[in-house]
Parts: sequence; C-alpha cells; structure tokens
Amino acid sequence: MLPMRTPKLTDDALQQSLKELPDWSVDADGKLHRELRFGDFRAAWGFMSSVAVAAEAADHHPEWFNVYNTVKIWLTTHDSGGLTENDVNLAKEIDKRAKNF
Ligand code: H2B
Repeated sequence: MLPMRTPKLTDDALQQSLKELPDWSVDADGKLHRELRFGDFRAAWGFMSSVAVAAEAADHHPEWFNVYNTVKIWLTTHDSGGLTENDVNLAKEIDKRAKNF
C-alpha cells in the first residue's frame, strides 16, 4: 500500500486560502512565504520556539531562516510535492503566534 499523502490544494482552493493570509505570498518555487521582523533577536527566537512547538505537534515543519530580528519562512508539504491544507493551517497558526512577540 502507498502511504497516505495529504492532497495538494487546487488552484481555486489556494486562491481562497490566500484571502485569509494577507501577509503570505506564493514564491517562484510554489511555497507559501512570509517574512517577519521583531524588536530584537530575543523576540524572534521566542516566536520561533513557539512555532516549533506547534509544528512538532502537527508534524508539519517550516523551512525558515533567521538573522537577528528577522525570520523568513517558507511552507510546503514535502510528502505531497506542493501546498496542502497543512501549509495553510500552519500559516494561520504562525500568524496567531507572531502577535505574541
Ligand atoms: N513537514 C513538511 N513541511 N512537509 C512534510 O511533508 C512533512 C513535514 N512530513 N514534517 C512529515 C514531517 C514526515 O516526514 C514525517 C515522517 O511524518
């Protein structure tokens, strides 16, 4: 048996989801992308720690890059080869947690 993969979002479903994610865009690689800037490294790292807990709980993990107070995030579902509802859900969780830092 093949392992179950989360289905990729249709173009329509993706466009609908993007309406709820105004801070996110789809990059040239088809990944959901957002950049955040915090007051300092402590806040950026605190945010990343918070997202790490959510990502681990969901078993869905971001690609990300941090320098001092900036965090750049890319979301995609590697197992599915594209964007799925798991990426949309994690993006929403990230938006929620970003407000705390
Ligand atoms: N995160 C992301 N972003 N995409 C995946 O396909 C993925 C993941 N797969 N986290 C999970 C872990 C998988 O590798 C494990 C075995 O469940």
